[in-house]
Amino acid sequence: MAEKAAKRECSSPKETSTPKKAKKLNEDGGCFLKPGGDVLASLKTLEILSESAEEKKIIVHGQLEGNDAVVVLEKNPFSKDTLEELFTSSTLKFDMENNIYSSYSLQVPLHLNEIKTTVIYPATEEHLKKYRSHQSFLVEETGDDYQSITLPYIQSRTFSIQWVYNILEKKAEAERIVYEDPDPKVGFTLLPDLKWDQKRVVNLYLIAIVHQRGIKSLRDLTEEHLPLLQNILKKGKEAIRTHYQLPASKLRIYLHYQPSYYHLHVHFTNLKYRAPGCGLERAHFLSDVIQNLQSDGQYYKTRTLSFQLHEGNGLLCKFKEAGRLEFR
Ligand code: M7G
Repeated sequence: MAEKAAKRECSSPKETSTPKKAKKLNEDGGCFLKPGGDVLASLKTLEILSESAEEKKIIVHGQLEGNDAVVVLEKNPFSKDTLEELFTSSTLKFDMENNIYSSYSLQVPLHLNEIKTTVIYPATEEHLKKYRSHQSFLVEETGDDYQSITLPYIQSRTFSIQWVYNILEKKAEAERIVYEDPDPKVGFTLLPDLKWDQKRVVNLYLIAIVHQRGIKSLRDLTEEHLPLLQNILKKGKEAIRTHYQLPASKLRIYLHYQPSYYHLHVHFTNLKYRAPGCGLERAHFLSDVIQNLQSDGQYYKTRTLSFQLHEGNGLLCKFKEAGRLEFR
């Protein structure tokens, strides 16, 4: 049953609702919603496109006069400048106390509690797609799952890694290379990641791409790759210290599993920067990988590895079809 449902889901992903024919904008191309007032009072909420308790933000798909709208609500950050007014003109509503600890709701003047609101109206299908967050699932991939599900999937994909070869062969980004060890066995090229504009070291993001071809991911690593991994760790740290005056203790050095590109590479990011994909559900410290392989040379062949995949991802579909994912 679950497998049939998975097939249905994977072959026909849920479509977004088709918006009604949107009314014309004002002649100047601007929005015809009146500024101010209670226009959102008539918003019919259809769907929460995404929400984040951490960012204190919610994005709503609604309808106004039969047309689709996207409304982004975001609590404003605190400002040092209004703290004094906040303390002097608010009321504490008691919640609980225990010993030296107590908690309250602070009832503040309206103008200090405004919500940043962005309205897209009329919103198109593209807007809805852009703002809709996809459900994610944690996959627990055993060594056998890798062989029977993941590996065939990776091999059937046509996700090109030509950009990697272009870097290694200096056909692209040659001027951006920060460090290179040309050794064919343990060598690698270290350069700024596409995601880093190189303007500020605070969000430093480099990648080390190995010269050896055919190492797809963490799963392919065995004890024979220890010299390669140790070389990347040591020389990568040294190069970053030399170029950016950032010591190893300020770096997060890790591999992704699953990666997007199946040619082994290592991510070097500034510890201060919460780089996308640096969380537990995807990142593996290079130093841990080295230690795991030192304890057991076949560690990554046999271990169950967990990772997060989003709705619509092809590999997720394969796990669903194989009945290896509880998703309902
Ligand atoms: P990944 O772990 O395979 O997947 O990392 P992710 O992209 O989902 O994180 C590949 C890394 O290579 C990412 O950090 C990308 O930003 C980076 N990257 C991708 N491309 C296509 C390029 C490129 O053309 N040049 C450089 N310098 N970095 C790239």
